[in-house]
Amino acid sequence: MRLHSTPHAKELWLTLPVTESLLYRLGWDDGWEAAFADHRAAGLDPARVAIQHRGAYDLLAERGEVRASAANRLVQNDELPAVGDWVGIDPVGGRIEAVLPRRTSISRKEVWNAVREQTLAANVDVAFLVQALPLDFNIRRLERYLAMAWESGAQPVVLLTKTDLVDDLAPFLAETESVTLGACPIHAVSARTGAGLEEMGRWFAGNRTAVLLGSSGVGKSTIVNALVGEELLATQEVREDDHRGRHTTSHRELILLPGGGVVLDTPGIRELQLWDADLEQAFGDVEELARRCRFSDCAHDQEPGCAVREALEDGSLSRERWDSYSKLQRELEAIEAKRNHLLRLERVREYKIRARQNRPKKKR
Ligand SMILES: Nc1nc2c(ncn2[C@@H]2O[C@H](COP(=O)(O)OP(=O)(O)OP(=O)(O)O)[C@@H](O)[C@H]2O)c(=O)[nH]1
Ligand SMILES: [Mg+2]
Ligand SMILES: [Zn+2]
Repeated sequence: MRLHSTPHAKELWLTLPVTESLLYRLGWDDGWEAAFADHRAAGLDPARVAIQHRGAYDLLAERGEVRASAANRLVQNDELPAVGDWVGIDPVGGRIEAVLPRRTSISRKEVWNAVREQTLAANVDVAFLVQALPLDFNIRRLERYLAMAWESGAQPVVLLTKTDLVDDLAPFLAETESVTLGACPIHAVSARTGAGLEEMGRWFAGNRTAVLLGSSGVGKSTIVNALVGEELLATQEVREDDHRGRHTTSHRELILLPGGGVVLDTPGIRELQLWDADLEQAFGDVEELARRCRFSDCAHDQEPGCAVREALEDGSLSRERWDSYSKLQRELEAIEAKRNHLLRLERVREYKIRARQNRPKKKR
């Protein structure tokens, strides 16, 4: 039976229109189709990167899951795809030949490298910034995540988990609102009681893609399992004493939800190092204050008419929020400076190479 039906099913797949529904459920739309037109003409098939392995990728395509490696040209040009990317695969060679330009990109600085960007997730519509109540809740960390998420182009949503572990949610919500500034929804859930889980579904309407970002043990994989409706991913108890997780999830993985839409589970982030951030959006209140200082280049130190200092003195701006803002700003400046420094070094190197090539050859 199977021997007979399998090749037949395959033939059937190949004759179906190229825009079959699986692709759409993964987030494909007319805009992607238009961006893919040239690749389509060149005979490539679209697919989405689900998992990145060393040297290979698991892709979700019209015909299901495929394993493929990237063409050498992509490796050489440093154009390797990330999880969430839409790529073009050569159905004959089986290699990834093209990566479509990203609509959004969630990036951080690579932990080990001073000047490399690491794309955590590509083409994400919604970024859930996950914190577990009560012990993982940290407003300063949330500010950092918000600054990163606003820069990415995805819509940030604060996701407070393990609400079953607190008696009163209100103070947590109030504190969260003090940094989301009404610009970003807050969602509270408990995977244990199921509270709030159903409402999460609306973020995936229209086959949207969402990523879960947060520390280890906050319950990211547990939530994905609840959304999928089965124990797809491994989860693990947090430590008794401090509720920290054990880094159970080891790789980023894109998962298709039964009702359409895609969720991306990620390993717990130890330390989020900014690559770029939108402080204007994440710290709109602070930037607004700074614009009211008498001098446009005010260092907010001893200058007369400093609106920031006044706000700190009368308590309308908290010292912690100001410190957090200043720290993130310094961090961004430092990485920018490093990037520029390396760019200069690179130019000097190119100049030397060219100068050497132009030097008249010595006769021997
Ligand atoms: N009380 C309570 N426990 C939860 C809830 N959600 C998850 N947990 C528990 O928290 C522990 C960690 O959950 P995981 O889903 O593995 O956490 P994770 O964020 O995926 O962790 P990493 O993969 O290490 O990043 C598990 O023991 C879960 O059962 C919740 O809403 N309430
Ligand atoms: Mg996990
Ligand atoms: Zn000032």
